[in-house]
Amino acid sequence: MAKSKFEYVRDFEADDTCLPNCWIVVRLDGRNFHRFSEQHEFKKPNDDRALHLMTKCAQTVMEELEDIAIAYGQSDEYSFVFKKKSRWFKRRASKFMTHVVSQFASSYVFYWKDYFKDQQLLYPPGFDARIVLYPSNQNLKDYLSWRQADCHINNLYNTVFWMLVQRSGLTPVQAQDRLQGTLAGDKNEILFSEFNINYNNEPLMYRKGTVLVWQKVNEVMTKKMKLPKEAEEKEVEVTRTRTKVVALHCDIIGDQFWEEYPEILDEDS
Ligand code: DGT
Ligand code: MG
Ligand code: MG
Ligand code: MG
Ligand code: MG
Repeated sequence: MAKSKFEYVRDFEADDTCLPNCWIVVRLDGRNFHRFSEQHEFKKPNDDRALHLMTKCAQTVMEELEDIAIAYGQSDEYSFVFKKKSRWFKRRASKFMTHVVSQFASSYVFYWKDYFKDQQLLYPPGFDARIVLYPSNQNLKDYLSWRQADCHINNLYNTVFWMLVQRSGLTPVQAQDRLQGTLAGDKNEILFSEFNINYNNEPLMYRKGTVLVWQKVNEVMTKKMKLPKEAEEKEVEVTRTRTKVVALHCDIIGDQFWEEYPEILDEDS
């Protein structure tokens, strides 16, 4: 069919193909969740409902979209890592970024009521997203380590901060002053000596964030089948191997995780 005289406008579209052989990372982050968490009465410093909802949305993204090898989330953010060799949408950056963030945002609204049973969603939340390419496995591991270290630093700070406010009755400004210039060891010490809390016993999800990986799982189900030599259908147990997204709350900075899940970094997977 002949092209219309308007076709030329297509040439104005920028080429945003991601460089080959690089890990493609999309990180999204809740827009103004400082306000959003206040208005929806999130528990401080960690709200299990909010964290589990974030993870449900990330799971949906991994299952609905192609080629995501691993995801990592904490607070109001999630990072999704697409395989080096992905050819999805010809590696167009805008496709990766917009599909991730829109699928995540619609899931957040769709699944809200499953997690916040007594709390109505008061207004539509938004998320920003960015895309970053990492050429080496070490760069990718360092990226994920950076996000997990950020989770640790913020969570340690927030845990002490809210103890000082909620238990010791300090104002937020007083708590902030008290923590000014303290090191991790000092914060651990305040938690232990003043609140009898061993930070290492705080829930792993708060301290380490959430890692989503693909895992093979065996599913046993019963099926009605007609067996040879038998007249009637019978209930038979069958085992299927399925690959499912599973959530872990483990360290990803050290080598152990990467040794346990070598397929994540595998060139050919
Ligand atoms: P942004 O991202 O620049 O639009 O602004 P914010 O306000 O989203 O800032 P950000 O992303 O640096 O910080 C995340 C905010 O979300 C922070 O104010 C704490 C809040 N938040 C995230 N998870 C929880 C939670 O589980 N409980 C509570 N109370 N707040 C949370
Ligand atoms: Mg921000
Ligand atoms: Mg945010
Ligand atoms: Mg954030
Ligand atoms: Mg279309």
